[in-house]
Amino acid sequence: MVVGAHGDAADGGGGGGGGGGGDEAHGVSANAEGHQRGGHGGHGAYATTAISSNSGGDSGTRHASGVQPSVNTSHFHHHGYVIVDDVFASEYIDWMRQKILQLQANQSTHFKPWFVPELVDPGVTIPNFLARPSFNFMHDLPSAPQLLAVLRTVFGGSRFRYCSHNDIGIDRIVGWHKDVLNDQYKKYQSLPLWETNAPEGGHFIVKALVYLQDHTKDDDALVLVPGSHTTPSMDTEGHITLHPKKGSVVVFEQRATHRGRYWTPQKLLHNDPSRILVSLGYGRDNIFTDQFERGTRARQANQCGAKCVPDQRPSGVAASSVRKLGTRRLATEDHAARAKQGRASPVADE
Ligand SMILES: O=C(O)CCC(=O)C(=O)O
Repeated sequence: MVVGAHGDAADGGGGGGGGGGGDEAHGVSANAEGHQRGGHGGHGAYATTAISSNSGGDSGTRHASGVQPSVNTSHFHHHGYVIVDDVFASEYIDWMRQKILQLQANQSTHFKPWFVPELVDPGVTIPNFLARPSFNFMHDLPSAPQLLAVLRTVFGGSRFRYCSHNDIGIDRIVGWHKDVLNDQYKKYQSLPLWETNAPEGGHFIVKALVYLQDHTKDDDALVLVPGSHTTPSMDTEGHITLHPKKGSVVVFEQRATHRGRYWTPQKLLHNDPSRILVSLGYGRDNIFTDQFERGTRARQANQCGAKCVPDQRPSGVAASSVRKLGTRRLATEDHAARAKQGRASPVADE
């Protein structure tokens, strides 16, 4: 799916639903034209930018909290994360949660943290739910108008897109890391991630985290080292615990050093309600995101096996998604140019 920064991006983007992994289901697109660039406060004062959250459409009204969320973009740039409250309606979160719990047994696989013995770890993962037909009730989530409005503000006018990274984690134990390609997928990431004067505006990929329960009164949500997105260091000094409320979205720069919750014996002894996290990745529409997306798709395809519908879309700009939103000319030309540079490759190559 292509997601961009255009003001109309959300219209109809949530459509689809069906077609697991099909581009139309995730189709939103846009360009930076027409996007309000002003008012983001730069890197100076911690300005809060009110966003216009809804350009209409059914999915918007179904998901939205009814409150206009505001995004502190200066905070995001300084610290590498921002919590945006009131993005989704509490009822919508509860509804998603119930449906996920019903599907969990059939769709999840054990999540293997590298430091907790499997026998005592309850965590499971559902990679690439967007390519699973049984999750079609969530296939419009990446293009929910109010989520795109948040991201549009975070990306500050530069063209961006959904970059295929999506999963659901249930009771996962996740240690310190940065979200970069690892193991056999590292090869996709040939560009240095922390270079100044990097091409095409450099690496700018974020993850939007939607916790399907409230964390205002526990320490169970994301733990992150503020400012760590600017350095390859894995130093965890100064880390903080975030407390998103139900309906909030945490947007973080995925190079930030972060972790999920730790394992403790209490987690086994107590029958706490499941902790569910839905994650979606978006990146500036450039070569860094291309590389990350290709590696991510390869990884997710391996993790999914037969559960996921194979993704036939080209990486980079997905022209068929663009078509839906009337930015065809721009995006198609862009796609052609990128293909010429060898940047937009079909996933089948992988
Ligand atoms: O489980 C969490 O809260 C964080 C998950 C995480 O580390 C990630 O999304 O990369």
